[in-house]
Amino acid sequence: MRWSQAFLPVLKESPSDAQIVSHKLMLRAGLVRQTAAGIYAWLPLGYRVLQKIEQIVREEQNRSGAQEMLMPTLQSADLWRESGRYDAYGPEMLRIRDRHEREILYGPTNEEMITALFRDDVKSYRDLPRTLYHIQWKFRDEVRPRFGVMRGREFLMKDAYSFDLDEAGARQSYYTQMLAYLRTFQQLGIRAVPMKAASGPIGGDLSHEFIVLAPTGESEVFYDAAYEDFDWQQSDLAYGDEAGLQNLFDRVNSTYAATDETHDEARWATVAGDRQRTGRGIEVGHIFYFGDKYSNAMGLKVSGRDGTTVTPMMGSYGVGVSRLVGAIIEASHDDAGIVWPEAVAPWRVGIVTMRADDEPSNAAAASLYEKLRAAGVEVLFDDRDERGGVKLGSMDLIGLPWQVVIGPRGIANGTVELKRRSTGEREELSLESALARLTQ
Ligand code: 5CA
Repeated sequence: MRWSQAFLPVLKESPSDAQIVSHKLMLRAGLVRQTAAGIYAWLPLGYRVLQKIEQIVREEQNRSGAQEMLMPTLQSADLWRESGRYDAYGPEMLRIRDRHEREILYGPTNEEMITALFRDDVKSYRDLPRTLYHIQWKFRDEVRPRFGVMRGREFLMKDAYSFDLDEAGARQSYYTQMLAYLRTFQQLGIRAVPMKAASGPIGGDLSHEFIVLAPTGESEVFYDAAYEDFDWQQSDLAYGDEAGLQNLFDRVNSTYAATDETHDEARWATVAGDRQRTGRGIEVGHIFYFGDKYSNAMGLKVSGRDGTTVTPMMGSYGVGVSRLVGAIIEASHDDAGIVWPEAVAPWRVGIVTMRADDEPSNAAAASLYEKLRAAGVEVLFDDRDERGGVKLGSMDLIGLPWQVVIGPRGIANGTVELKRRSTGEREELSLESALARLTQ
């Protein structure tokens, strides 16, 4: 993309209405614009990041054996009356009437709808277990939407739902999602620690939150430093390996991590002092096992292996996809702006010309831009007619992992500067070497 042709509005000043750094940076760097309280438009830069996150979440869900589908945002009130949640959910639910005075709602979550869909088409134990998911917008009329996309009213969620014949199977489905989450967050370039949680309005008695550490987080967290060293990608952990998944769960269960809601001083005291980590955190995922809460209330039954009737055991698993954009920025930024982890960066490389009127610089930049594109590297070329310093500032602000800075003096000697955003390391090298490095 050439910046001169893009819709990338960056602001010089920090917006005064934003309280936390990620919200400020998302507005300054032009990722989002608020269109109503807690409701945001995603501008091209922000949308690219949102889609990257979505895709990483999707691919790991698929690897774990979950199947993607898409349910609508609008749901009928009658569906929610079946589970009893239409009245129980309270003012967070956006209730609407259509032209025929029928009551509908903008879905805050989808347990009822997926249970009804499953009930209509699944009749036999042979069709279980199944885990289905979708990535869809939700609406929760939060009393105090704040911190930008972190606590929005409209937000994008990946929500998965598992159906099993018995509790043992359902626990395996739960462990499978737990592994998928640990892997997903690691791939996104952030550390998210699983913590025992209360299950709230979703219900059930087994629940974990996945918390990204950031000083502005809403909850206080306590965890064992062992979480800093776990590598969840290792190949001896495999989907479908029952004993391995049980081990994973046991390891998570026996390695202390809790939010202030579930913190247990007696257990905390058993963690060696030099391994105790405390801080604040942002919830980016939440998984729940709630057994037959919805299947029972909504009459979902299948025929069992021996002619009996079985009520499937269920769990649900949410990732805050849009919240993750803010959470990643909270965890990865500096005074100059965002520092995107490679996996979610809107573009991998930014090219900056220091003097827009210097022909040799422009020619070198244009040629590098075309060659990187031809090699499949995502690249943003800042060819705007702006001062070099302004362009460098914008490039730092939007946080692309690599910058190539091209100026008249360097080009006269046949060199450009390659800068790594995360460390600030700079290197002078030939155009060819820069190209080779960035296409490795
Ligand atoms: N049905 C279950 C799991 S699918 C569910 O709704 N869980 S949840 O309420 O915990 O939401 C899942 C995730 O969505 C949360 O972990 C959080 O990351 C994200 N989320 C929840 N509320 C908001 C909000 N108001 N703004 C942005 N993200 C949110």
